[in-house]
Amino acid sequence: MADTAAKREADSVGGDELSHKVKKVKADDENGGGDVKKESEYENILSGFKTSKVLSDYAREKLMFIHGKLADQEAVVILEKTPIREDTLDELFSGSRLKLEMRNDIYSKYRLQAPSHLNEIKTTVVCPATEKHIKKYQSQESFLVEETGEDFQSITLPYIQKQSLSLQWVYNILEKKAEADKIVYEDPDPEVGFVLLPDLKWDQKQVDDLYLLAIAHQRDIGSLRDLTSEQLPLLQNILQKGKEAILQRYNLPGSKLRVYLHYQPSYYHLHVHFTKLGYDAPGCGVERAHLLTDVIQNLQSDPLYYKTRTLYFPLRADDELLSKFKEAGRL
Ligand code: M7G
Repeated sequence: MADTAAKREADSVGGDELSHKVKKVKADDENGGGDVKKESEYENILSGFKTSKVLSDYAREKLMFIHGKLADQEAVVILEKTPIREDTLDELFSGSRLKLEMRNDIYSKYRLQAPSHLNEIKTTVVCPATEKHIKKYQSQESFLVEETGEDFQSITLPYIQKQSLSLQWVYNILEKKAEADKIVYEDPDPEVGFVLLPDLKWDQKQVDDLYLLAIAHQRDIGSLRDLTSEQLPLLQNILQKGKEAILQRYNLPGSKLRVYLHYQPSYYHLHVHFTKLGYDAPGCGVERAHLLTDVIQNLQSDPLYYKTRTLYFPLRADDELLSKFKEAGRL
């Protein structure tokens, strides 16, 4: 479905881990950008949200990306209805209001009005949102780009050095200034260590859509292109200890996990995605996801594999990097 493809391209922040409350985690620029403010759990910071535009709307996924203003700041709000959980069925059937819409022979249709706590919308707020965030969530046609090692040096690298999204949220996690209570596992070693925690997209209500992120402590690895055989101990450590931690915490073996890196990522600090096999996570398609096991093997057989290989990835029509490839006659 074109819609679904567009959704993958728009990629996604899916939602935060709170479902019966809206919570915003915001870097405080005035305090050096590192500190994080939290408002009280039930405060409705969205009551004054003014919608400017629906950026994308995926009716089937019950997911909408909205651009607007929050207290005079640009903001993106992502609303996603949460899946029906098996463990809530008894309460859903016994505690809801049921309104008959039609009956015909053996068929009948109702509107079920569930108790409010079983009828939640996962809500993610990006505020202040940059122009880049707004573009990221706008549904767009995309194009597959072919990037040689030289293209990376001459086109992509100069672009990402001045254009990429802020990594403040990553540093907040590594420095325990945000989401410290969510950490599932940490190896504190500065060379091979990492923090494993739930991705923003996962509400942690069910393992069916498990999504965790392993963020390396090393700060000088931007993407797949920076990896050489030197980073093999780090990558092997993330793979092995990440899988062990997920088995221990969620009782999910490695054979049930899809462990991969994105190229291009949105955030140029080495991180690895751990999602449940069978869950169609945004960005897990072959044009963007590189299995960590393949990455390890490729570096074992050629230490400079990712410096020299041509890599393919999709770019959205309005992505400036796409214009750079066009200007260089590479598309
Ligand atoms: P990516 O491959 O750089 O790009 O992945 P993508 O966002 O286009 O997939 C970054 C991952 O970090 C995504 O899966 C995001 O959902 C996740 N993420 C982004 N932010 C801003 C946060 C955050 O503040 N906390 C957590 N836990 N995850 C985040």
